[in-house]
Parts: sequence; C-alpha cells; structure tokens
Amino acid sequence: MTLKPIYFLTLISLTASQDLTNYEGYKVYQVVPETLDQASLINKFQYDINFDFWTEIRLLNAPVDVMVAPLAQESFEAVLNTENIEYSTLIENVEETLQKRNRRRKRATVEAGNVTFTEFMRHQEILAYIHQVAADHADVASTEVIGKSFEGRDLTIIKISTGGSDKPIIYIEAAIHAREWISPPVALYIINQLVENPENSDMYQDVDWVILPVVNPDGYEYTHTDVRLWRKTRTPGTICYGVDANRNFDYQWMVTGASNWQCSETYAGHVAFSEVETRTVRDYLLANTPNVKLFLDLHSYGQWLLYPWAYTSDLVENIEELHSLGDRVNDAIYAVRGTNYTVGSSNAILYASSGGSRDWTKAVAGIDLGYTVELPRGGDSGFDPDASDILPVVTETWEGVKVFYEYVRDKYVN
Ligand code: 0X9
Ligand code: ZN
Repeated sequence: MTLKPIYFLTLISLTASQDLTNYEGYKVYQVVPETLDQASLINKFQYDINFDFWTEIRLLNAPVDVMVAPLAQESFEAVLNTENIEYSTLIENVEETLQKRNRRRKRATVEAGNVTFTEFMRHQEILAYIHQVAADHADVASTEVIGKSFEGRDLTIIKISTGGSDKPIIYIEAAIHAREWISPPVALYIINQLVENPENSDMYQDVDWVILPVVNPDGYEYTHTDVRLWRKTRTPGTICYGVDANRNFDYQWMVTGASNWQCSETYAGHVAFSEVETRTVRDYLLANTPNVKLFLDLHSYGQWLLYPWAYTSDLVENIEELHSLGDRVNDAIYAVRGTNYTVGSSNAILYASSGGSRDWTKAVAGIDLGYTVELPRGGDSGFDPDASDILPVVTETWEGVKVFYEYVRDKYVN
C-alpha cells in the first residue's frame, strides 16, 4: 500500500508535537510540606502535566523541588499561600539557567578509549572506554551487547570476573533517567577502580561485577544534543515522545505513582515492558538469576538510599538487613566529606510509585538486595553538577560500593 504524500505529512505532524523543548518562564519551586495534609495537597500536582517533580515527596519537612509551567504558577502559589505551605523559588527561569550553562559547557575532547572524571562523557565515549578496558584487561573484563536501544544504540555491559561459574554477581546500572548525568560517572568510576587500580583486585576474585553505564542511551544523548532535562526514553507516541523506564517494569505496573498519559514525565508506557531498554535489562537479569545478589540503580538527586517497596507502604520482608546495610553504606560515604544519605524504609516514603526496576528485581527476579541510589544534587538545576563536582561524588560513592561488596562477599562466598 502506498500512502498519498499529503496523508503521510499529516501523520508526521501529528506525532510528538506536545513535547517541551523550551523552558522559557518555567520556575522551580522548593516546597516544604510540614503536615500530611500539606504533603497530600502537593502530591496531587504529580499528575498534572504542568508540573515536573525533580525530587519526590518522601518525608515531612524534607524539601521537594518541582518545576512548574508559566500558566500554572499563579494558581500554584495561591494554593501554597492559602495553605501556609513553606516554599521558595529555586530557579526563576529554567531556560535562562540552561542557556547560561550551555555557554559555559565547552569541554575538552576525551581521547577514544580514555575515561575522564572532569567532564561528562557522551554515550559513544563511554562505550569506547569500556571496550578499551576489556581489550587492555582481557583476563578479567569483557563486554557484551545485551540489546539495542529504540534508536539502535548498543546496550553494552562490562563484566568483571576471573571466570568460573555460579559466583555471586553485583549488578549496577545508571542513567535509566536521561537527565541524571552524575550517574554514569559513578558507574564508570567503579569500573575504573576495579580494573585499573591493582589495590582493588581482591574485589573481583570471588564476586563478579556486571555494569551497564547507560540504560537509556537515546534519552541520554538527547539531553546532550537537544533537551537537557529530558527524563524518558525516546519512543515516539502519537502526541509525545518517551516512556518513564522506571515505571515500565511489570510488577504492580500502573498501580500507583505512574501516569497513563503519554506526555507525563512518569508515563508508564501503553503496556508493561513496552520499552526495549527495560526488556533488555529484564532478560539479562532473568538469565542470570539466582546469581545476581545485589542490584544498584543509580539515579539523581536527593541523597537517598531506597530499598523496596516503592509501590506499597508494607514492609519488605528483609527490611532489617536492607536498612542496616544501607546505614553502613551511608556511614562509609559520610566519612569521606560529610555527605549524608537518608536510608529509606518503606514507611518513610510518603507516596508510592510503581513499575520501577527495583521492586521488580525484588519481587520477580528474586534479587534480595536492591537499592535506588539517589546521588547528590549539583549545579543550578540539581541535575547539572559542575564537571568539577564529578570527582568528589564518584570517590565518596566508591567507599559505599566497597561496603556493598564486602557484604555480598561475606554473605554469599563460602
Ligand atoms: O521516581 C523515580 O523513578 C526515582 N526518583 S527520580 O527522582 N530519580 O526519578 C525513585 C525510584 C524509586 N522510588 C521509590 N523508591 N519510591
Ligand atoms: Zn531517576
């Protein structure tokens, strides 16, 4: 069948026309709910397309950063004022902040195969680095393309292992949310320290490591080329692009804290696992159960160490283990320069969300230990740390990763 050109053009113009690419006049408010009523009121805006929650409402008296479209600001402020909810303006005009940042963002090129922790690397550079590591350390490191993104980019893991079978695996992934730029460097630093620092060679004798530095490369690249604050994947819908990959996993999918509206930042997809990126992660993990013992999902921002469940306030069965391990990881990170994480027990989470990877890894893949690591904020937007902030964050986080490793080794290696 051939489409007449005129129909074809109409179809194209109907596709993805509502996506936001300019943030002129958008404001970011920092709101502090002090009572449950206030929290519940603010939470109602989660489902409004004019609101993009940059951090979630988790505890009373903890600040929540939310970006609001110009046309909704007056009524939002009116609600905050009437209800006596404490707030301040974090960013007056998001577009201006982004433009200022763009002008400053002149970076040195990264030589192919090298890694840097003083610049944010592009997806191709990240791939080149992990391939180089595997080539230089073929006895302990190998890469595998476990799938392709929607736009055809390689989803490449690096495995660090001295071989043998049935060793416990620590699986770490980053950048399931495109704009959370501090997360891939943390993954890359773990690779770098394990393989390129001989002091750490003990850490992969009895435990295998699998690291996927960018889960959502299409979105990640789009944040570099077009829209800095893009969060979702880049699959086209009829009106808007993208699915929140961290609402797309098939456990309690679309039950709460997720949207069925395709233009929402937390759009769960038209079905669970609609996204090739989440299916790829699913298939890899299922193929490697029961060896995967620890799942770390690197996000930003907010300094939270979150364990299941996200979809319910019921307590997870091994909460004591998860909480005390989280506390010890925080102690190790804190010792470096005082960065303090809040370790999230389920009852501390005020509002649930469902379809996230970490609930799925616990309930379906049977991975008992799993954390969403919300790394520290940085830069004006919180998602945009200065390149000079990378090193302090990756080095302190590495101290926490060592604690995770020791726990897995002590528990699962005979
Ligand atoms: O909403 C998310 O997907 C994560 N936060 S983010 O700001 N990086 O988008 C949190 C996922 C885990 N959620 C809960 N444990 N509630
Ligand atoms: Zn995230």
